[in-house]
Amino acid sequence: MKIERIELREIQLPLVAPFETSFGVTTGRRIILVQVWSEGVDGWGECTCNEGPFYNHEGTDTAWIVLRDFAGPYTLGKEIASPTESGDLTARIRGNRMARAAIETAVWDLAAKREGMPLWRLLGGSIEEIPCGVSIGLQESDAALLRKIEHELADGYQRIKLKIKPGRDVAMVRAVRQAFPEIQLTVDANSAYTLAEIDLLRQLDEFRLMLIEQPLAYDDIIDHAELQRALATPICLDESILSVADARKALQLDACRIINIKLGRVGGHTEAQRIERYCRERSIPVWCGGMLEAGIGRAHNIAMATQAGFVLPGDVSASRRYWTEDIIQPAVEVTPRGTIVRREDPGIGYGIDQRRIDQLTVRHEILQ
Ligand code: OSB
Ligand code: MG
Repeated sequence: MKIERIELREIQLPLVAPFETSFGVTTGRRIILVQVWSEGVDGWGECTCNEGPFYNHEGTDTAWIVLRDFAGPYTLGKEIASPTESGDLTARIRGNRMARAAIETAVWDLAAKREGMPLWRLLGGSIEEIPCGVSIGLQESDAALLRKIEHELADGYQRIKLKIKPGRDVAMVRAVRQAFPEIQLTVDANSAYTLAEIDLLRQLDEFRLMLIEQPLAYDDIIDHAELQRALATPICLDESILSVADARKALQLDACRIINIKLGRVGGHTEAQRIERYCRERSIPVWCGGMLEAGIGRAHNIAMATQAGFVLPGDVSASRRYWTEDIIQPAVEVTPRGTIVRREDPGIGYGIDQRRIDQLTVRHEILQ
């Protein structure tokens, strides 16, 4: 298979509600979509970076340049035998894995469409209905947070993840645990703490959390190992794990006991598979993280999360929690059991709403 043409589009779409984490507030998204073509068949990928360099070093504008000037040209016209080789074409680019993954995932969608099979099957997925959780951003008050949780539970979601940061942690989690003694509950700090706050973090042990996500620096493994020794609650790494090599190092040091896999952060489906397999062979649970994706990224996450190692509920939830109208059809829906049912259609399994994408597009570039 040879990629003959790559189209880059930036779409802008407002979130239905602002999303606040320890690193900032997002009110609307600027998302790069990648469309790859070979012999009249196309595939779609979504770049999952944030607008600015706050979750990691990537942002919409830098990703555009990496895609247009490096990853795109390195991919165009090259013959590959399998989508697993797509990432190799851009491997000389250091970092910028979300930009690289936008092409890599598009090539996987294309490959599945060429075979006429759903992407989850091409990936070797086996889970029919994936368990879903929600990630709830920082709210203006504990009362507002409790109302929001109530609402998400009523929709069937199987676990609740709270964003925390210094000053919005122990008391807030205590209030949630008192109101909902039995729910599956996790917290995500997005790197807002240091080892100096080890005593505070230890107080979270009393709330029977499934995991504490990325408490310390975004590029750290060593300090997390020290923190894990002091905690009963499992640490889950997000930002720190960019590759299967990082997963190996983190698990060897016991820096975490659970890993959140994000397609973009690790460079695409092939590296995600390596991490999933490495963890599954060692009985380390993984789950699918989210980056406020529009429908294309969401559909890729669903396909990934059908692989057997994804045993914990992911941050994969219904389109309507984010968008008044998604860019795929149908929109992603969650069953009353808090699951998403995989689809049988070829590729990512959802149709592209080209009219909606055209309306939202603010820049478009064709590489060929
Ligand atoms: O750390 O998981 C994270 C959103 C943006 C950046 C980082 C994170 C998140 C989320 C939202 O938690 C997950 C989602 O619902 O897409
Ligand atoms: Mg996270």
